Amino acid sequence: MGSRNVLRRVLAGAVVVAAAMTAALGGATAASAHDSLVSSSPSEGESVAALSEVRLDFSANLLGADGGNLVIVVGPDGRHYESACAELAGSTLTLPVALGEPGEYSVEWRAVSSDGHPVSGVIPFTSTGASTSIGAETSPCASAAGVAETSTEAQDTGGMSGLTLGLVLGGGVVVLVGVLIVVILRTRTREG
Ligand SMILES: [Cu+2]
Repeated sequence: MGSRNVLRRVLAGAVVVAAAMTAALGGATAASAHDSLVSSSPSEGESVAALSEVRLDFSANLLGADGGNLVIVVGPDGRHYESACAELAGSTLTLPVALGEPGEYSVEWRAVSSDGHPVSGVIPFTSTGASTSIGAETSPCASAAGVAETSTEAQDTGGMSGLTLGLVLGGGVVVLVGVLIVVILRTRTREG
């Protein structure tokens, strides 16, 4: 019984320490957190009958007025339906659009958070309205050209858009580095 009580006290102590550390880390994370998307029009999964502008509202004023913030709209045919570059005003990015045939579209965005960190996301939505544009193979926005080219190339390989492909490649690199570290550590352990 005595040793069990000691064990319980140790466990209770560990739980308290873990809780305190979590609270401290959580607080630090909240204090240094980068900006997040608060709301968007269209919102994720929304069906729109007509759309002339995409609007993204962030939790704080973004940085990178010149080309750092990119927003594109990719249609069911993989073409671009943004008609200009995104415009930044404080914490809001707006993008003029003219959609094509009804179907599944996605807003893909990349923004420079007020803490300097890049943030990005994809917002899928559905258009039910009549076509107002045939779209473009590349983005009419020059600063989004890189994203546009990657997007077009990705269509051939698996239909992934540029930002998605970037995220997947980034994740792949992280996994590879992790595997390498494990292999190196195992090799060292065997040698030792
Ligand atoms: Cu950040």
